[in-house]
Amino acid sequence: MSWLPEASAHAARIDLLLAGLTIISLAVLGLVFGLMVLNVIRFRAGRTTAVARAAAGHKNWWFEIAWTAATLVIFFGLFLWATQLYVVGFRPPADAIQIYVTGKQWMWKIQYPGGQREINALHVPAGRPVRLLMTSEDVIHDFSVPALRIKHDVLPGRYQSLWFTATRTGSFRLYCTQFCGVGHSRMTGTLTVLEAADYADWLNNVPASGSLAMAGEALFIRSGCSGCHASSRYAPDAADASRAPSMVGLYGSRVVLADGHAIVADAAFLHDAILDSPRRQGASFATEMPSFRGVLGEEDLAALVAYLQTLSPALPPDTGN
Ligand code: HEC
Ligand SMILES: [Cu+2]
Repeated sequence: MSWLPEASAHAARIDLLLAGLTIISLAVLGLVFGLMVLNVIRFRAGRTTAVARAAAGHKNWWFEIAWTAATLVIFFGLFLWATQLYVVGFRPPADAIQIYVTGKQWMWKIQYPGGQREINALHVPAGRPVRLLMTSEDVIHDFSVPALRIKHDVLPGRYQSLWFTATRTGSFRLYCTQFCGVGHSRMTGTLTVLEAADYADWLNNVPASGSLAMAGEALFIRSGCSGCHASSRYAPDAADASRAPSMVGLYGSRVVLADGHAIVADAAFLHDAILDSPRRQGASFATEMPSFRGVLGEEDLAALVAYLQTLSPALPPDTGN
C-alpha cells in the first residue's frame, strides 16, 4: 500500500490497519449483498419455489447467536487493534529527541534542544525517536506529516505531543490540516530525514547562540522567576522554599493540586503552570505567582520548559498526553 511514501514504522502499521479495515468491510459488504442478490433470484416473482419458502420459516437460534457473536468479536478485535496503535502513538520512548513546534498564522516555527531554529522546515535523524511538543500562538492549527501518518491538532496556550521514528531518509511534506485563515494553504513545510551523521553536521551548521535550555535559564533570571523560585544555581538558599516551590526536581514529580487531583508534572504541566500557576494542596507561600499570559510568547515558554526539565536530569523526557 504505497500511494504515499511510508517514512516510519508507524506509517506501515497504520496502513496495515487501513488495509485490514478495508478488507473486512469489503468482506461484510460482499456477504450482505451476495445473500441479498441470491435471495432476490431464488424468491423472485413467478417462481414456484413453494418448498424453499416453507423451509425458510425455521429460525435456528444457535445460528443467530453464532453470527452475532462472530461479528462482535471481529469488530471488537478491530477496535483493540486500532486502540493499541493509538496508545502507542502517544507514548514516546524515554530517549526521544524533544523538538518544539509552534504554529502561528501562517507558519510553523521549530526549535531544537541545541537552540537552532527554523521556519517551515523540520530536520530529524533517521532511526531515532523524535518527540514533538506542539502549541499555537493564535488559533487552532493541525500539524500533519502524511508520510509518517501522524497528525494532531495544535491548540493555543497548551502542549500537544506526537512522536515518531523516521525510517527513511528524504524530504517529505508537512501541512497544517486545520483551516486557520486566509493564509492556511501556505502553511506547509518540509520534513527532512537525514542519516545520523548528516544530522549532526546539519545541527553544527545552523547558527545557535546556546542551547534551548540555556536560553531558558537566561529567561528564568530575566523574567524574575529566580527571584521567587529556587533553581539549583541561582537560589540555593533553603529558606527560599517559603517564597515559592523549588523548581529543582519538579519536572516528573507528583503534584497534588488544591482540588485534590494528583498529576505528574510533565512538560504540558510546566507550560500551563507558567502561564497560570495552579494552586497546590495546602500551599502557603509568602509570594503570589503573577500570570505570564501575554507576557511570555510560546518560544519563550518552550525555552523555559526545556530549562526546567534539566533540573530533573535523572528523568527521561515526559510521558506525553
Ligand atoms: C512573585 C513570585 C513568583 C514569580 C516571579 C514566579 N513564580 Fe512561579 N510560583 C510562585 C508561587 C508562590 C507558586 C506556587 C503557587 C501555589 O501552589 O499556590 C508558583 C508556582 C509555579 C509553578 C508550578 C509548580 C508548583 O510546584 O506548583 C511553576 C512551574 C512556576 N511557578 C514557574 C515559574 C516561572 C518559570 C516563572 C518565571 C517566568 C515564575 N514561576 C515566576 C511564585 C512565583
Ligand atoms: Cu494553520
